[in-house]
Amino acid sequence: MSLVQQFSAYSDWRSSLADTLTRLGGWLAEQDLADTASRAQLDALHERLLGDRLTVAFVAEFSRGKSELINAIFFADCGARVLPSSAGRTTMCPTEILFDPAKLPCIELLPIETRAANTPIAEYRRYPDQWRRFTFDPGFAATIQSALSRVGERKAVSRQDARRMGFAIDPNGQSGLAPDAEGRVEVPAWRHAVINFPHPLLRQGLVILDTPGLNAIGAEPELTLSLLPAAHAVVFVLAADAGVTRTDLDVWRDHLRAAGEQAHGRIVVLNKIDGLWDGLRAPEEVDSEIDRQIDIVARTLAVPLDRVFAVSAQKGLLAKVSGDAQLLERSRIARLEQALSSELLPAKRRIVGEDVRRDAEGILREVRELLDARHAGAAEQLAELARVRGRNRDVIEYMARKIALDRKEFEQAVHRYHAVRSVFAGLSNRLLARLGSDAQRAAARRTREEMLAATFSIGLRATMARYFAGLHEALAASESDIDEILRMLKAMYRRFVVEHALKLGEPPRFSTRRYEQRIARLEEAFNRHLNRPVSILTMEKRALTEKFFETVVTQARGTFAIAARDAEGWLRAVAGPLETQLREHQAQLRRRQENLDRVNEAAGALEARLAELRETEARLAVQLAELAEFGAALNGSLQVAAEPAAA
Ligand SMILES: Nc1nc2c(ncn2[C@@H]2O[C@H](COP(=O)(O)OP(=O)(O)O)[C@@H](O)[C@H]2O)c(=O)[nH]1
Ligand SMILES: [Mg+2]
Repeated sequence: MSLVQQFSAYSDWRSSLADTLTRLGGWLAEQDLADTASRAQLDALHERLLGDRLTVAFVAEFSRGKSELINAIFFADCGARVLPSSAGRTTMCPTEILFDPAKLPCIELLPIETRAANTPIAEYRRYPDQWRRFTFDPGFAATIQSALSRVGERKAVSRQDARRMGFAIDPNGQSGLAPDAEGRVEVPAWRHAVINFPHPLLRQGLVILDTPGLNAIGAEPELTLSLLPAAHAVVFVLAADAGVTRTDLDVWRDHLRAAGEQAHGRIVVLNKIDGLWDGLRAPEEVDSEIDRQIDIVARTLAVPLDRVFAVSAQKGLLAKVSGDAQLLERSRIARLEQALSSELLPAKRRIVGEDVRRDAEGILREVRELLDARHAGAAEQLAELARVRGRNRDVIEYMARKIALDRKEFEQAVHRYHAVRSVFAGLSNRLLARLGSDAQRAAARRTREEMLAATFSIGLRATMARYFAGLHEALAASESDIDEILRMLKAMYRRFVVEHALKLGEPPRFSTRRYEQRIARLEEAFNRHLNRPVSILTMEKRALTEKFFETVVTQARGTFAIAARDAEGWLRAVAGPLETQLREHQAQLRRRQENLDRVNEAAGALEARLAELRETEARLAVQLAELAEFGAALNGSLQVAAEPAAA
């Protein structure tokens, strides 16, 4: 399948999942089985599914052909070169290409001056008036091109202004920008660009991130600390005519090699192989030269051979635009597209699938347990009444007394549960407070104060290290809170299962491991990019503090916010079913007693009650079957997610 087809299949799958969830929500409401918690959970899941995006980032030194490659892979059907691509630096700022149907096709640009304000780009997304907007007509290549060429704009500013915006100045041009004769330096005009482009893949949630050369002096840590790690695939581009240069290696080492969880999602492209088709060498010779270069690249970057794709972006674009199948074959673009889609989509399906599985299965299980309990209850009442048939009053009264005794005992157990419940509430609150925003805000405030008060770089580093230690500690403490909660719940569950025959599965586990991993990754990126003696010595204390907050603290707080949300969901999921079952069991005992009382009072009551119960039992069986259908539909979709993609 081509990238476009794979992607369409993925979004079809996603919307069919979303559909099933909508139908499930409707059914639960209609059957009076939805509580507010499960409704909120379903809505949130639905929203997450539909808002789901997939980001592919292109990273390289400038002029390796990133923009051309994006044109060839994604925009050839526009019939022209959409992103500007030419010798020299044409992309001066990170550029996101996506589609938001709520907006007109346009390019939005955040002025470079905003860097002086020390506010992260993510924050500016909430203030549209801070961006300059230029619309274009997606039907006219010329208007697109002229709007998009703005990503290459630059401007001359004074040294002081440049420094205030965080650019390093160096008269030799070695470690910073070199001022001209008038003492001015040239900086990019824009800090970030977002291109809103109505393209089928972008409509379906694909986001493309084109970057300027990362070693571009003064690149923002936000790019490396938050935009790249969030990408689902990163394409690293080299050029055959340049080979692997020093700066290429630096970019690879600093930004790509260790950036993700694994090598997964990393693709290396060796572009411009058309330079080797000099018309003098035989095709076999060209091919073996390409193989030789792939081999060198793989060895230099220490990646498997099959991670390296030799292509010609330029010829690929030309071939697609002019419909030249032979040239397309020679450009080898299709192989790269294939790799990109099989890299991207199955992994994404798995992640999204796991998310849905976790949340949806919890809801389904809870409803199933409830229906099962009701169903078993109806059957029990039926059997009991059948036994009563033809018996005398004494026997029936004796049975009623026995139920009354059971009821009393159960009430006592519920009482004991309520006592434990307050302990549970205390533990839950402690857990949520550890992960919650108040604690995180306080830790951040403390860290900022200490950083600004630090007199030496040692103090600064120690404070930042303490901040991380605090995060790890909070997560470790949460883990032991969770253990304690689980131990208590398990004992509780077991007791009700053994002593009162309640139908409860084991409470599910919750672990902070994935947040711990995220924080560890963040720390690693921080150590690599910010926590270096050079950054700390050259950056002004206030600027460093702000950078630390914009990048590290913002991300850490984001992670904790997700952890708190997940923990809250888990607490609801473990406490909910038990409470529901307790209520059900109480109602069941009451109904049984009422049955017997009624039978004793009136002669015809027994048969009427039996008929009623049979009806109830049948209705519950239908509900259970319908619920099982939802489970099967979800499972079917999720199964597809777990399988490797068909080639
Ligand atoms: N010969 C050749 N030139 C290419 C190819 N891809 C890009 N280029 C040229 O390389 C230069 C830089 O390309 P561009 O896409 O702007 O690179 P970027 O800075 O990495 O985005 C431009 O002059 C392109 O025309 C290719 O496959 N073959
Ligand atoms: Mg470019």
